[in-house]
Amino acid sequence: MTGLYPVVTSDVLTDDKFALTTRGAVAAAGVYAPKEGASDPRKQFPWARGLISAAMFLGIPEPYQPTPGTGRLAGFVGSDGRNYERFKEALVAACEQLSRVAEIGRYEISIDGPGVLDRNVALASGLGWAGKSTGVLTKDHGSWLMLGTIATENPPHDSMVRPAQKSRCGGCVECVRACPTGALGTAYRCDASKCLSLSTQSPHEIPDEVASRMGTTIYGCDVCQEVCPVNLRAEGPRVKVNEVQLKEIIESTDEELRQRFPGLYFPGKRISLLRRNAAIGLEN
Ligand code: B12
Ligand code: SF4
Ligand code: SF4
Repeated sequence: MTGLYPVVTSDVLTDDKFALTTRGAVAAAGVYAPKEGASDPRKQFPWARGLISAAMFLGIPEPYQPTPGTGRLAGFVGSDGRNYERFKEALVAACEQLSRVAEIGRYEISIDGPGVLDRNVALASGLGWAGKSTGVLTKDHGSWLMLGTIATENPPHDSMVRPAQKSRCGGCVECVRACPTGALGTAYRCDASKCLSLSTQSPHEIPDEVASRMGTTIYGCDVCQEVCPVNLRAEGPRVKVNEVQLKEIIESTDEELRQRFPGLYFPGKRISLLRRNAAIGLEN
């Protein structure tokens, strides 16, 4: 974990129309979307006065060199699909420790949850800054971070609250240029309806012009992160790319895929969508 960054609940962005647009696009694709009020954590946690942003460094994926017949899953999945579980375990342990040394009162952990936008909490807490990729970046680890939020009954002590960081993207537009679908604008916004990460998770048919841009990545998309100079300079352990034999995926049963990638999210647990994506990867 990269540390715990407390923030007062009311300091988190609350009037966020773009988050609603994003929610609409994600829901329209049939994918798990945050709740309508997710921009305002006070709606989800009316009893909370404090929030703590936490991040788990996922490691820096080794450079990917695709070979014929192979594909990959995006880095955040982890080689065994257990990254979310690992982070949850670390946060449970951190909360137990914290409640012994600080009077945080009642608390609740949310990772990728429907009621709070983890990036907004991370940005308000000063953990990192917003990139034009819309990722939350830190100087040391770039955006190779999984974010989580802990709601606490008591507000943090003033001395623990850090100011939000200014974006350090400057004139860089690498991610905007590299995005295969033009989903990123220069205004730190991602048009979720165009994002390949959403297409790979969606149960709806993937149009040919979108499929042709997926390359051989069969779950998620890491392009905007891979080209980012902050990520290229990041330090820390390297992790193996989640490489797969596409034919092997296509020939696997649902049960085999579930065992191989436990915790991999698809709406309605439709792991068969991974076979669909692998067929697209083979075509590309
Ligand atoms: C829905 C969702 C998606 C959707 C839509 C993403 C989008 N950008 O619109 C889809 C399926 C496309 C997606 C894709 C990905 N996602 Co996603 N996703 C989520 C989820 C569930 C909700 C995000 C959301 O709706 N945000 C609303 C939008 C509008 O917020 P935003 O883009 O961050 O922009 C706002 C802020 O930046 C804010 N802001 C800007 N500057 C500042 C400054 C301050 C001080 C403050 C307070 C706020 C602020 O204003 C912006 C406008 O509203 C979160 C988990 C969660 N519960 O929060 C994960 C999450 C954002 N995803 C994550 C990841 C890793 C990804 C992928 C990289 C996965 C992959 N490899 O395929 C891609 C990246 C795509 C991209 N460029 O964003 C991580 C982000 C980690 C990080 N370091 O930033 C999260 C936090 C999951 C997690 N728990 O770690 N995702
Ligand atoms: S994840 Fe891929 S498709 Fe989505 S914004 Fe980043 S580069 Fe574009
Ligand atoms: S690629 Fe450049 S513009 Fe995009 S997030 Fe990284 S530093 Fe910012």
